[in-house]
Amino acid sequence: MKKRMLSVLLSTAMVAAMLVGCGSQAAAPAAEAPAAEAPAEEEAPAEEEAPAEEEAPAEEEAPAAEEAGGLIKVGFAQVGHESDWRAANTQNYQDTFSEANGYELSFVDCDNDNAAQIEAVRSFIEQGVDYICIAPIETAGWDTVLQEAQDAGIDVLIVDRSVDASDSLYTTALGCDMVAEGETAGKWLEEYLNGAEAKILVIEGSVGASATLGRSEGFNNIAANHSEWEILDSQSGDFTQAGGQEVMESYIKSYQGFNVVVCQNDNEAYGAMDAMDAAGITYGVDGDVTIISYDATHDGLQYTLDGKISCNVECNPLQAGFAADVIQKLAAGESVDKWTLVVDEAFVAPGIESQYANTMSDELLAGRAY
Ligand code: GZL
Ligand code: ZN
Repeated sequence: MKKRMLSVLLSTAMVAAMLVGCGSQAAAPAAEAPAAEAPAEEEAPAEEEAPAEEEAPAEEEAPAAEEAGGLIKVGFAQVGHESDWRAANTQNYQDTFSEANGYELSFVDCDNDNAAQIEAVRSFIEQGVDYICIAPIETAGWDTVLQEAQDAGIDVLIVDRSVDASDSLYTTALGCDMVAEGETAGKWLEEYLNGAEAKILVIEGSVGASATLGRSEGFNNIAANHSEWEILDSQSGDFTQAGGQEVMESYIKSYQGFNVVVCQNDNEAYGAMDAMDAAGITYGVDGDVTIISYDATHDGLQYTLDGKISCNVECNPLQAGFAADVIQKLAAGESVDKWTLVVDEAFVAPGIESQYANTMSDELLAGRAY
């Protein structure tokens, strides 16, 4: 029985999380999610109209959009261009925050450089953009510049990954639940192994990224229940194919008898497969090594359909529509949820039945939006 894995609904006392679907069928609407106009019926009822004397003074009346010739100015400090997932995420933001949709997008590819990302946010503050989106390379180091943005009266959206900062320092956050993704990978493995021993090698994502920290935490939460599992090593492949290949080559030199390789994104998995091919190590549903991957990008799901990757845990990159929805609500003076959860699902190779994942098929692959 296949069940869409629902990550834990995170909500604070003040606001409930807005649960949004991002499965293969839902992926397309996410990409098409229109920059929502506040529908008429949502206008505040008459009695809540601000009394005349409270109207904003004249100089504040011109909404941000008119200053930029009717466009809403958005600054986006993107992680970099390290993976296929990131490329899909970037394209989705550029398609969504287009001039035709009413935006002027200032986009900075921060090339996995923390200092450059902080500077990009400072440049957005100096430009006086209306909104700042940050996909933080690392969770640490954000308090100061977030305070600067808040002092400048600019709403900040933390997107995709998370920051180690008080949520009072930013307006809202959105993305996947990385700990839940790690736990899904672990729960699928325990279901698949059914008590058999496992010698596991992990190729982690970028050091300090919430995607890395969360997936490792989640997987380790499950591994802790299995004395018959041994995690031999866990090193960063930096979410790249070259990194995945390099780490796998060193693992092959150092370890014998491993039978599970967990790659924290698809590009690392491609590199790991290259390294195992070169060493004559077989992998996949008919091989000696079981590969688990994350991202469920199109090529990653092709390898899953081909039985090379046994389990692929999705994190949907088509998130810009949710960011645009939030910005439209803010621009309309509405309150927004503090956190928007992008729900994940998982996929397994044909021939594998799982309570945690959908079994791949040609039709399922054809229906993917990225
Ligand atoms: C996950 C995202 C990660 C992807 C990688 O939300 O932050 O970064 O898993 C990407 O492919 O590099
Ligand atoms: Zn066990």
